[in-house]
Amino acid sequence: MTQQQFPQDFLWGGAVAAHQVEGGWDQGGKGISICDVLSGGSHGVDRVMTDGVQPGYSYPNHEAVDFYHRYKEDVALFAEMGFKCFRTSIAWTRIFPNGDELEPNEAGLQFYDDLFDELLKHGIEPVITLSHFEMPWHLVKQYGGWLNRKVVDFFVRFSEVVLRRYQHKVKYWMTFNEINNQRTWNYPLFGYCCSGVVFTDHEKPEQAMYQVMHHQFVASAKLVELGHRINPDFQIGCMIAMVPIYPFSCHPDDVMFAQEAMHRRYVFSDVQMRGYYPAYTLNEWARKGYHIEMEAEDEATLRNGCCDYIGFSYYMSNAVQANTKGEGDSITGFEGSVPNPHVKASDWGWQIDPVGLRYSLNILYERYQKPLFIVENGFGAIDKPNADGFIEDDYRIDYLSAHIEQMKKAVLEDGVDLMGYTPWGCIDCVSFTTGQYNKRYGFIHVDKNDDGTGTMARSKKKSFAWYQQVIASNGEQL
Ligand code: BGP
Repeated sequence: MTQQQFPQDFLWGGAVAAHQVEGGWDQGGKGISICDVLSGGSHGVDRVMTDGVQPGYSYPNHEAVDFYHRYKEDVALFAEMGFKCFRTSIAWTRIFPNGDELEPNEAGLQFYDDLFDELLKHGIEPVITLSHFEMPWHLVKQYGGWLNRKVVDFFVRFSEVVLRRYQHKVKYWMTFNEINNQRTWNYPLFGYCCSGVVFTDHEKPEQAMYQVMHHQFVASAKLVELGHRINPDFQIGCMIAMVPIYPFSCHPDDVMFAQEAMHRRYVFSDVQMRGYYPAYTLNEWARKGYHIEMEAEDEATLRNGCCDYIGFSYYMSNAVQANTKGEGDSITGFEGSVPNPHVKASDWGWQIDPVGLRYSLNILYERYQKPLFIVENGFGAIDKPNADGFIEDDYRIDYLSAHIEQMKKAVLEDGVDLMGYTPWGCIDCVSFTTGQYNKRYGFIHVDKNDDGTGTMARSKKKSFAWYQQVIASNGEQL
């Protein structure tokens, strides 16, 4: 069957994560999360993971953009844009402040009840990530993060509580945000945020990363199986950072090098979507002499807990060259990465490549034949208000419209089954990688700056009306 138009039930919306917007870090009985002990940084200046909340550091996630108190105003603005859905996460530390308690914190549960009610009142479907870089700090300090198998049970307990509590309010879930970021194990922020583990502190860092990965696969599979029992209508996705890695040239060595680099990242969605380890990973473990602890029932658990769809973020592509050191692993690159001369990069070095989104949609759909959901895409930039205080963010409109154009081709020409599109940081929020306020993505400006100034007032940027019209026309008018 051919499709001439975008599906009428396409989920247009926007995305954030609890720790990047909520603030209220010590309110309503909330415990300290790993992001509450992560300092602010900037482009080229790494965020510091401090041992507890320490004097002399600024912690932008403590206040974030105060969504905890202002969500009604923000949800009304989302509704005005015509959002069909809104993606956020549930902060684990609001529900289980330390992570290892037996009983949940009612005030935290009530906060999300109120938020979901507010969204549903406006006809906005919540799309909820269970783990978005915000595990309880206590589990890192006392248990060593996800390297410890006990954390699987703590996470499943947390997940069961929220899956049951919100079973009539939330249909769309995701397990671990950008679970494959930690593949870049030598960049500490990624392991720390994905799993509370700094892999380079371990004797065999890559083996430690694989151990964590296995624990998260088991947790994901357990809660998918449990979720489907709680409500068979639940749609529970995995979530990966999709950065297609191109061979720098058509030299067969470059092509093979790029394919191997993709394997290292595909393993995450391969196991979560197919329920078993691919041969290329099992062979790698054998070759490198890695031992990954598994329990007898894990194999069956993985097989019985495959995710329903693939949620993914898409910001950039990468090019790699064999036999070169390239730029090495970093926020924006992988081993062998070299600048792609055919695309431009943002001020933060993220290579802008709209066609790469269509390419990604196609390769993911061919690989899994399951629905896809673009749950992050966007352009982080410094916004400068004009003389009237209005932000004319044409660069953001250009970025997003070019990506939506390619997304439409993937659906209408290539036949990809796509559930929705939620651009990242629909309201300005704290950057994950740098902890900045000034790296902005929003359609809604928040008056809060890296130097601490600002009133937190919300205002509409030029892109607000633009996105409103994109949604109203179901993607016809870009
Ligand atoms: C993804 C994360 C988000 C988000 C986004 C933009 O990796 O899932 O949490 O922040 O990237 O990154 P940044 O905020 O560093 O620009």
